[in-house]
Amino acid sequence: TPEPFVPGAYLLRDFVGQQDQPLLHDLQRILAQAPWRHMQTPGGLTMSVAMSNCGKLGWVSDRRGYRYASLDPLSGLPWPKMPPSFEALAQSAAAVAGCEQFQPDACLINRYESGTKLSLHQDKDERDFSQPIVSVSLGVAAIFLFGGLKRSDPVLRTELTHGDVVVWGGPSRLRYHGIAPLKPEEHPLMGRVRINLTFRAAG
Ligand code: MD3
Ligand code: FE
Repeated sequence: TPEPFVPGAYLLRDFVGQQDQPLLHDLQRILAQAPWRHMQTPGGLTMSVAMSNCGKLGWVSDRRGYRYASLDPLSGLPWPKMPPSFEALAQSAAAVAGCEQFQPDACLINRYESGTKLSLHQDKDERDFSQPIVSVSLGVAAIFLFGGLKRSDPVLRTELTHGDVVVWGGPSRLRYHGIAPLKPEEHPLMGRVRINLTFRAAG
């Protein structure tokens, strides 16, 4: 097991390796069934991050709040199945971080374009915070912001680049985190976008 970069969080640089193209191929099939959409916040604002989901559960936000739902509100159909390539990547990363039993039932897919940001927040909509979250970064590099357990705690910055995987468990699971506005850069495989997959045991 590598050293955590903050307690409970393991940054696996380029853990995706040569799996990036097969992953993106499976992602295209998901997006054909459950296309990108900009969800509404409970306060009525439109999120600048475009989102989709795969797996038994998908994270949704609307005027009624944040929650996990088994149906895509756009189509009324179940979310696309989680591809075996996605599940295997998430489970092997979790195992490296010492979580051998990780069984994700939700994968939230986020798309950032130049200027898109994600404000500091905690992930608290899952049932069991003892389960880690595994995140996979693809495309344009982003500045990841991570704070502490209180919004007012100091915020550290690190860059997440194409292929990086982070396992967030233990005391890091409830840290505040976010993404600084994406720089207008080009990635050879992905163009001017960043895509992030977060695997969760939500239900
Ligand atoms: C630390 N996504 O989907 S990934 C999110 O890059 C989210 O799209 C960001 O925050 C993104 O909720 C950050 C890294 C990440 C994901 C989940 C975490 C860090 C986390 C949950 C707890 C602590
Ligand atoms: Fe988050």
